[in-house]
Amino acid sequence: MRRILIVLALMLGVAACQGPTSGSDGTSGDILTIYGEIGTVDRGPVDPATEPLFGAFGMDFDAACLFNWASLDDLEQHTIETDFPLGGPIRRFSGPLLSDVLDIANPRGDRLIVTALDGYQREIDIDRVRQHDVILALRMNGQPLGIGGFGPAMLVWPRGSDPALAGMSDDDWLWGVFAIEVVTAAAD
Ligand SMILES: Nc1nc2c(c(=O)[nH]1)N[C@H]1C(S)=C(S)[C@@H](COP(=O)(O)O)O[C@H]1N2
Ligand SMILES: [Mo]
Repeated sequence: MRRILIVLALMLGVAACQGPTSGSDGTSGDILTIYGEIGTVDRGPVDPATEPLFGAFGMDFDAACLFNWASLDDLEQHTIETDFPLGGPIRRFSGPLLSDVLDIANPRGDRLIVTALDGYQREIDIDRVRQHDVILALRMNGQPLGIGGFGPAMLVWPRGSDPALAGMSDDDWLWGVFAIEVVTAAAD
């Protein structure tokens, strides 16, 4: 049933994960895939023949919500000036709120599994994302984040200005973010 709904949504074109201005003009590549328990999708299943990185990390989905760089840059941008790594130099990161990005995908679960290009993975509760203004940074000191550096996108937390985050470790500061799965946390 779920599969049929996904196919219908894709056929009718009702699902749109990227804004009308930057969706499919062919000038900005997709950099982020949100999949799992989400209500809005705009692409179909993983193609093992042409999508090797998903395969390498064992990611499999029937449908997902895609974001290209421009569509993320079109969202309201927020700036966080903070040390990274912890205790290191202050850098100025900017990008959309992760919660604004998630809202487009319509999450149904309560936890994220965030995966980076190097295979580093963290589970993060959606409540925590909404309680703190964590951004999906696209720029550092005004320059777009590149692959090989912290790009294509990086989770940056306002640990300098949000007392509840003061001194938090770097564990949940993933650089190289390219995929986010929405899941329901298993009951303890
Ligand atoms: N993609 C990715 N992001 C990551 C990590 C990582 O290994 N991979 N390590 C985290 C941790 S524990 C720290 S201390 C900082 C710096 O880690 P690094 O020196 O391995 O880059 O990045 C955080 N973000
Ligand atoms: Mo670390």
